[in-house]
Amino acid sequence: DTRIAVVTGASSGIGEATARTLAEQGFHVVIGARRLDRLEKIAEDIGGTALELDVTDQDSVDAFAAVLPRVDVLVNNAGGAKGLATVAEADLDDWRWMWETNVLGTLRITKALLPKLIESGDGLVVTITSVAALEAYDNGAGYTTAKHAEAVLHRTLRGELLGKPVRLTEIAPGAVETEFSLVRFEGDQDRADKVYEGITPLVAADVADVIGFVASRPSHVNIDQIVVKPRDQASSG
Ligand code: NJP
Repeated sequence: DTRIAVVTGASSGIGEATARTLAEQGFHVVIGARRLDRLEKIAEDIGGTALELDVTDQDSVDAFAAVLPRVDVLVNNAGGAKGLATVAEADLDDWRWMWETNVLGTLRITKALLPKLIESGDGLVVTITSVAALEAYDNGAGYTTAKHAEAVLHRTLRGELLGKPVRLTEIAPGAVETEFSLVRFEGDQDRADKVYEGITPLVAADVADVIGFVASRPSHVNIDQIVVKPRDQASSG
């Protein structure tokens, strides 16, 4: 039986690269995101399945989960940041978006697919958190608090699933050149470019390689956490 890997937020960046890597490893990859046109092109390339998915919408998550016959791997990758502001000037709408997408989004999809991951007999959940889940930095509290919460959700599940046939790995990337900064600065390319001043960022495939490594370990090996950063990035802020 072909093993099925689900990658959320696979219409660009790390999710797209991960879908390509897992397909090369022989998984049938089901990719979900809101931009279905992009997903369909990627699915055609890798021989996978494209399904519309909005992790902030419970009906969308339920419809996505309902059509999956089995799930062996779930990569919780959908996420992102909006804005940069001090706590004193925090934009509540930006915070709500970040918490809905990174925290409740990961909760919704994980909850929906958990029975199938357990049924697989050798399930794997990979959650893409961030170095922002390990640190605090000025102007970043909306994102850092959301990523900390997402990481704690993931680590709690790791404990709760002990004794069940599901492995859990948290991957915390540093700066990766994707659409992430463009989303954060709402399409402002100049501000997005400045994020990488002084460092050569990772590319999405660098993170996908790590996920491919995790997914190819034997079923008794749990890699709890991997932090992967550009050589010259000291901290996340
Ligand atoms: O960014 P990007 P990355 N429902 O913007 C999707 C973390 N990270 O690859 O829905 C479903 O290219 C969106 O798809 P669409 C970061 O926090 C990154 O860098 O079609 N999907 C797109 O495919 C995130 O968790 C860096 O717009 C939703 C994808 O998410 C992960 O890496 C550093 C969605 C985002 O792809 C991948 O981000 C770090 C929704 N409601 C952590 N909302 C970095 N790049 O530097 C968004 O530490 N998506």
